Amino acid sequence: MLGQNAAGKTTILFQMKLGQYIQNLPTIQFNVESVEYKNIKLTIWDIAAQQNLRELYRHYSKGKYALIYVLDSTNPNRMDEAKQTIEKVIQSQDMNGIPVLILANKQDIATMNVSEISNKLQLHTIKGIGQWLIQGCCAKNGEGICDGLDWLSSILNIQQ
Ligand SMILES: Nc1nc2c(ncn2[C@@H]2O[C@H](COP(=O)(O)OP(=O)(O)OP(=O)(O)O)[C@@H](O)[C@H]2O)c(=O)[nH]1
Ligand SMILES: [Mg+2]
Repeated sequence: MLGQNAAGKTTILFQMKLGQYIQNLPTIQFNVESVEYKNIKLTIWDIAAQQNLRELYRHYSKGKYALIYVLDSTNPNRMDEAKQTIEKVIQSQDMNGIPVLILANKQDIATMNVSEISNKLQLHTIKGIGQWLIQGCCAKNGEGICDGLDWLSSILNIQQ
């Protein structure tokens, strides 16, 4: 799980794990939690923006991957940067074709809805991108997070 600082990654992780809102401090390196959702077990790495991804892949080479990218839906100025990060990850050696779940967080105070975000990101133009979904959510009250996990678990289940 990646995303810009203060987009809400750790708050989302706690919602996934505990089903409740937990106020937390900025993450220094990463948090890792295992989350059981319906019939799958996810190990979710909540990675601070500056963290070197290569280091983490090395420790975690088994299993299937997906990218969860958390966007702050109040900040239209950071959409280009978001797209560039997604592109960079997808086009890195091991990540080609992985499913991408974009969580458009902070929908309670958003200035962009999902279709505006979709228009800005133009995800289909990213070479090598696998299946993707942009899901609106609010980590404060948990809305939308289960919908994102439903999509992710169905995609990961049908992958070989
Ligand atoms: N209104 C609102 N605030 C949110 C939401 N999600 C997170 N926040 C707040 O946004 C701030 C940042 O959330 P974090 O979960 O720490 O963000 P992060 O992406 O983990 O940030 P870093 O660890 O610095 O990368 C916190 O004060 C959260 O309470 C949301 O959906 N709505
Ligand atoms: Mg954090």
